[in-house]
Amino acid sequence: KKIILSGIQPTGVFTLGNYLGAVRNWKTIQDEYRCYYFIADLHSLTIQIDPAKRRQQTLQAFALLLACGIDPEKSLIFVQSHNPCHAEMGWLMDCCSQFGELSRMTQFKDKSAKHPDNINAGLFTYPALMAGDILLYQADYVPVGADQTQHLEFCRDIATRFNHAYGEIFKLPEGYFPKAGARVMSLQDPTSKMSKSDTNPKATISILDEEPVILKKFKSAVTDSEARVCYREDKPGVSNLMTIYSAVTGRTMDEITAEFEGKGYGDFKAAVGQSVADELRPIREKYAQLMQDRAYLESLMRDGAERATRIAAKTLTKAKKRVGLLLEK
Ligand code: AQP
Repeated sequence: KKIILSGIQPTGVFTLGNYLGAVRNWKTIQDEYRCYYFIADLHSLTIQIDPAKRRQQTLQAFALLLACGIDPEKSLIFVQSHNPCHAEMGWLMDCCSQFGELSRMTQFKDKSAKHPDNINAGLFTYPALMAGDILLYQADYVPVGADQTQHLEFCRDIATRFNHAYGEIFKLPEGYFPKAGARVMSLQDPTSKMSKSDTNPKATISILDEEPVILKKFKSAVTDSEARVCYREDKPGVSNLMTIYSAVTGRTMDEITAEFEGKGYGDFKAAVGQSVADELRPIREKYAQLMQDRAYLESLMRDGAERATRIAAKTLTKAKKRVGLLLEK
């Protein structure tokens, strides 16, 4: 089986965007690929979060993956910092990344504009750590959103450079573009993406939101004054709701337009809200159940850490040898 690797940061409860754009798909590919999924807590250190909260959110993210249907019998799930190979490989990657190429990363530019008071070196070298994450496992594919394609290109560049300088070590990963992926936008500003760290709770649907909250948030979602349900560039709010509805129900844009022909946005928003509430209910219930059993979560984490470390250490040791680190005997 081909290897797929992906991670998610413990920066808050997953949003409907994380779910429809990434995690739901992670579940469906588990049989076809050998899947490695990790909670990217080292990456999350690039932004400030209260330490107790970071710990809590890491446990929560782990449980959320399980609640979303990632099956520990099929997939390897682990916390990034539980496998020390990531930090070590990250340093090797740092030392073969150039200042110029890292400076061109659009995500770095965006994130430093967003947090001008904390433009730390980790934020700058984030793509190098990410390259190490991928290369450690000799991943064939990495599911990437549009905002991550530049990072994947960078990873391939580094791998090529490394292989060239030190002999073939790393497999060059390719992007994996899911058949049913959706880019979900903020409900309050449909031109920017829905993000877990958004401070306006009305803008995002958390996958743990209760039904009345979900319905209310969709009711107050920004639309336009045309009162016609159709997918068009100049109607970002309505188009976003249609994207969500389509991703959840499997209906096409044309079918959705036909369904709401002659009806107002009120009916449309209620239907979208209801479909999302129905989709998320079982996840919320499973999550509540999992959080009751901390010992089970911790044992899965330990097992994941052990397996991930065993796999990654092989590549790391090889890379350390090749760059000329004197390995202890
Ligand atoms: N709005 C979105 N629509 C579709 N996919 C999305 N993803 C994130 N937002 C959307 C996908 O979710 C995966 C995990 O993301 P991440 O936690 O690594 O970081 P992110 O992309 O920065 O996600 P957030 O929610 O926006 O987090 P914060 O607020 O912390 O920055 C990725 O595969 C991503 O494409």
